[in-house]
Amino acid sequence: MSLSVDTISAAADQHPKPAHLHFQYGTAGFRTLGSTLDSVMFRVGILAALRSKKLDGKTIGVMVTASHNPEPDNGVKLVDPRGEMLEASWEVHATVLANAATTPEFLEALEALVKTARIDLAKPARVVYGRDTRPSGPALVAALEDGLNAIGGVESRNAGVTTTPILHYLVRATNTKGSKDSYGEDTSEGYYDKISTAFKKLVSGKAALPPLVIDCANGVGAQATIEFSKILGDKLQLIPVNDDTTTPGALNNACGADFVKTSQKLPPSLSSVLKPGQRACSLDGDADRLIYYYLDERGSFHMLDGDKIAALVAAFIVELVKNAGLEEQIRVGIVQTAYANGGSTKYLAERLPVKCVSTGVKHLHHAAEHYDVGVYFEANGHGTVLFSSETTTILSEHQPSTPAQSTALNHLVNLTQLINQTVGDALSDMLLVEVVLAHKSYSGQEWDSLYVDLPNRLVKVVVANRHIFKTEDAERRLVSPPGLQAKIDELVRRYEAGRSFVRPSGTEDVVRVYAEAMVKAQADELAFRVAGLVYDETGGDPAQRPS
Ligand code: G16
Repeated sequence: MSLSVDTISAAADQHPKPAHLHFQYGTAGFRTLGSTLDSVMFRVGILAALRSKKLDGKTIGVMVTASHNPEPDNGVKLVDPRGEMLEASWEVHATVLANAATTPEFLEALEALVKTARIDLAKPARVVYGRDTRPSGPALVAALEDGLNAIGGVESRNAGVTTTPILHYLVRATNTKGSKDSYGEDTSEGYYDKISTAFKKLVSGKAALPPLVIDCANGVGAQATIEFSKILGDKLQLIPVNDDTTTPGALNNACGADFVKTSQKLPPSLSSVLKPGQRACSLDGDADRLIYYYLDERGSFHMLDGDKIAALVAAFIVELVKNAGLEEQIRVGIVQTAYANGGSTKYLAERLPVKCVSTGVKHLHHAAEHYDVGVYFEANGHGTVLFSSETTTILSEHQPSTPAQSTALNHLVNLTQLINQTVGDALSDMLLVEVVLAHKSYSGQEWDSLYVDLPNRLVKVVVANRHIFKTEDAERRLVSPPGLQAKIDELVRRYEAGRSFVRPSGTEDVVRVYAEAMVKAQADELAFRVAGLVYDETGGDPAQRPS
């Protein structure tokens, strides 16, 4: 069987690649201005079908989202059969296909891919796709569908407007349906039901926590929050704010997890809602990130980011494993990135194995798979917990010898159902945090006091070409441009508890600079001085220099 070249060619002509644009499958797929992505979407439709054929007709996911990015951006990423990110070698194929300049070149690239990846075109292809609430979404989904139709014979399913983690769940649930590894019913109802049932079991008998304010970033997380709110009822009262998904420009604007993490401030829209002592959380635009915070009695803002979530959750799981009598058999480990606060790394490394990997969920996810229970969170609030299949078997076969062991074991089993193990999931993570707070009777303040964050600052630098920045050692050091790392080292030495690193973003056209130090003013100063070095290196306009 061969590709239906004429059909693909005619359809591809309707989705020409914009000249002079280069697309890159980055940290979270293709991500750039939505208005430039039509050809990419069409080509991704064809690529998704080929990926499915390569994997013997397993269902592949396609998510159309730009997550935390501004509303005019959009993006697309592929989801592999177990709900994980696309295999790295196929990221390269995606980039090659997206950049073929003309229809004949695109066809040539397609044929080369079929040959080199040894794809049997006679195999079936199954694809499930969804999108977030961005206005550019419907047209981009239509282009994706054109790609699916052009290759022909694809069994496709439109999951509609959905959160990224639900799409990942659907992929895994579809592929495991009817098997011993069944992940749940392959519908969004199945997702809500699985998670909320586990939540109710886990908080049974515990005093209900005070209501939780949820900043939905004016994105699709509002939809999921409302669903959970209906199902959970008085088990957990949820108060959604920033749930406006129709006003143009509202998405992620002065709200959402990225705003809170980057500015280390309360979204202005919450200032009249949140009372001293009350806890709240922010989702991002596609509900795969979560940041908590609270106001103390004096009304001061305190952030509980991905690092704090990791510490809270890991300590809880370690305690349950011990109480279940399984500490010799189940090893809990942590995965972080260079953005993890030095305070968190110190606290965790004194208790558990900790590994540092490059930014991007795929890196954290793979590293976490090496532990029996792998807890991974990026400081930006993106993360989850993975239970290995051996651990799941141990949990199902272990015979507890006391009622206390039995209770702890049940809690662990329910956690495996509560947690969306395919990818970071803000809503599932939020319910996980709420379970731990309910079990420990912690307020935000008590949770916060597990360890003290070092003051830190994140700065974005707009440069002419971010691709000249290359890193090593899990992005903690620059190898290019040559000589720049030595200048950063020299600066860092001057600050007590100073640490700083520079890396090109994979989702925005910027270079990111992170710095921390013993005192806030010093962390800010260090970040801006390093940002200045970065700017000078690329020969930018002195008027635009970060200061
Ligand atoms: C995506 C990735 C995250 C990453 C973030 C920022 O998040 O899934 O792993 O931390 O981008 O990446 P970068 O610093 O390379 O721009 P999201 O929530 O935008 O999908």
